[in-house]
Amino acid sequence: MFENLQDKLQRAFKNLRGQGTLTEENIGEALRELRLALLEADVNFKVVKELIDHIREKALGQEVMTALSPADQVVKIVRDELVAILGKDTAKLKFGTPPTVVLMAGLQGSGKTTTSGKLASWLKKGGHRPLLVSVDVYRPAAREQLKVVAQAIGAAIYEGKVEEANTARGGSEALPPLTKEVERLAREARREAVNSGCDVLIVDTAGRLHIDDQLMEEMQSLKKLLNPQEILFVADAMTGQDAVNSADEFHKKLALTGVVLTKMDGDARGGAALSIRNVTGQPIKFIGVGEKYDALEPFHPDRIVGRILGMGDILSLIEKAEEKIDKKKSEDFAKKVLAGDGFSLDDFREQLRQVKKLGSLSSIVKMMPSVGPFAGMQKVADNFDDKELVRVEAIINSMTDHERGHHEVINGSRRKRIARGSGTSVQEVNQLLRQYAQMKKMFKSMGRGKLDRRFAGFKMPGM
Ligand SMILES: Nc1nc2c(ncn2[C@@H]2O[C@H](COP(=O)(O)OP(=O)(O)OP(=O)(O)O)[C@@H](O)[C@H]2O)c(=O)[nH]1
Ligand SMILES: [Mg+2]
Repeated sequence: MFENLQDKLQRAFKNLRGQGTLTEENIGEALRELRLALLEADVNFKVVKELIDHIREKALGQEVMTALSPADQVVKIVRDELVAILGKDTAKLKFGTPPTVVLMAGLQGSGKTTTSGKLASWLKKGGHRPLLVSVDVYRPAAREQLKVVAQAIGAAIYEGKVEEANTARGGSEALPPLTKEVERLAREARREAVNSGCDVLIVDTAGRLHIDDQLMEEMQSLKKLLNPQEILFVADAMTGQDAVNSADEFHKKLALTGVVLTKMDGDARGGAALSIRNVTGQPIKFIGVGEKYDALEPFHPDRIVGRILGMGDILSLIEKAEEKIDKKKSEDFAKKVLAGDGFSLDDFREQLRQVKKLGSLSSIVKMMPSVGPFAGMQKVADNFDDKELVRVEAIINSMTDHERGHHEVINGSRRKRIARGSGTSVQEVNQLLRQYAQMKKMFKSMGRGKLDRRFAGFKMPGM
């Protein structure tokens, strides 16, 4: 996702980094590269223009901030502007009086059926009871596909019945029009949701190759009938500006409430993601990042921008950490350390324990940006063999409480005793103390506010 764009943007910033001050000229150059990179990523040209204009204005009007280098100031502005065009806050799914109805719209093959399943699975994890229904009366295989999906994720589905002849006929007079069949299925499904205590009804619809009147009429009649809280437009990110244009058309006719961008795991150039909100005014609510049913993520503008700019996905990391780590503990830790209360060997041991729960230290550090204070962290992690976590813990365990709080008292003879107690060597004890000192120094500088503003408020999980 976004690798190309990321490379290009970083090149633009790199040239800027060599500059001591920001002038119209060097900013101009960086912005030219930025513009090219965005256009190449298939971002809508109007969006690009607006973005570049804003960035230029802000960059030139910048007061000198001593905390950030000139290049970093521009990175920060670019970051803020990108977040702004993506809609700033994470757009949440709206819920109404149960059953909440979510209508899935989109062109053929965009991923409606898969996303319906992913969404049901996501809702289930959040404690909801979703009911799936496919109102694709045109293709029996489409309804069968949703049934397979429902079974795979263990979600309820309303199958209903569509007259056999309906699926094969071509609009015979004797049978009700297919639109009526669609409405009937939808109505029955909603009744089923009420009767079976399902609180969310997800309605998968038939896709069309192109936007046509019949499709729109069908969608409009479903909208009128079901009064959905959400009309999600499912768009294939790989189709770039086409996805943006069809989203726009759907929005004009249906008043969408949000967009799901699928296939973001592919080599999508990112243009759709960066334009859709600006062009349609509708937020991206989820992104699909794979074919599996758990490959759906709520869309967080700030994190996506973090990825685009190659600053590492700090927030995703925090989320990952929070799933496994005692949140309170890590918050207390961050507060304490950043408040300048120091970082004792006790804290170090506790963090190591948390890191063990998370997996490998270096894999965690890789998700962090390799700039600023984090650059140091990379080095620490590289020198750190994950298998040694156990040994390190043993060494700290062999210290007295006082030693853990005041590492400076650990002299030669204490080191010998600690090595003996933990079945390690004095060299290993020395090495650990060195690593600890390095980390302590790093935290101290973070606590003093040397931290780049971008990372202000960042809690350090598991470290
Ligand atoms: N890699 C990847 N593939 C996806 C994603 N979402 C959907 N797909 C794939 O895209 C193809 C089409 O998905 P469907 O869910 O059947 O699309 P649809 O919109 O329901 O298609 P129609 O009902 O024919 O209009 C399938 O092969 C899915 O596995 C995604 O986020 N990533
Ligand atoms: Mg489908």
